[in-house]
Amino acid sequence: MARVGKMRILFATGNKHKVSEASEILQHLGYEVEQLLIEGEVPEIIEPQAEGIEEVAISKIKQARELLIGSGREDSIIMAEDSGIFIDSLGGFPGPYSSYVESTIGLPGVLRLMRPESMRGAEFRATAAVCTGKKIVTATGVCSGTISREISGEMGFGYDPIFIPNDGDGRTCAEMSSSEKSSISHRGRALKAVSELMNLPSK
Ligand code: ITT
Repeated sequence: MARVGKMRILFATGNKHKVSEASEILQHLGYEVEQLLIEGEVPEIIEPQAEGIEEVAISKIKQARELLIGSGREDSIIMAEDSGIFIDSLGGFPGPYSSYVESTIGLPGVLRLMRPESMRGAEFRATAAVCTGKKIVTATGVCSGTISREISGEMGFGYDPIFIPNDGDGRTCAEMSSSEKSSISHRGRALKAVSELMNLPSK
């Protein structure tokens, strides 16, 4: 059935870079993305520690759903996402702790943790969770690559300046335009997959 106009998705995140990447990816699929604000503020959403990214994404979406109760926006489509970088030679670290590690030791600290001779394989993962009414659907996207030896590039955010995707041409994600990055990124893949699940008739 043809859809008239774009469907709005409220994205529960405090990360504006995620909002702009998700907007760009999902607008091509017929959705308009808006950051979820409560009384004009980014609501506090607690991330359970020591969980996988799928569990964290589901916890975030459940908290966002609770926040909308009584707001008159209970029928909105809401989305949350958890993501991180998993470095092979560090046993998958920082993984679910990526945000904490970025804000403490930062990218120079991560490069120092890696021995020069070690294998540099890594992957970005993102799990997107979408809630339409009572139903929650999730999808995970993976982007495999390597950790660069130096910080390089000004675009993107987070770990982009040290991540070289295998599906690219040797540049870090921070040296790519946002559309180049999204065409191969964990987020691009997770959001495309979750939008397909949203379009399936409900069971
Ligand atoms: P919300 O939880 O509010 O959505 P956040 O930035 O705290 O925002 P996460 O908890 O999912 O997000 O942490 C993701 C971490 O992984 C964070 O350090 C990001 O910088 C990093 N990350 C995720 N996707 C990334 C990407 O596309 N490029 C670079 N770094 C990324």
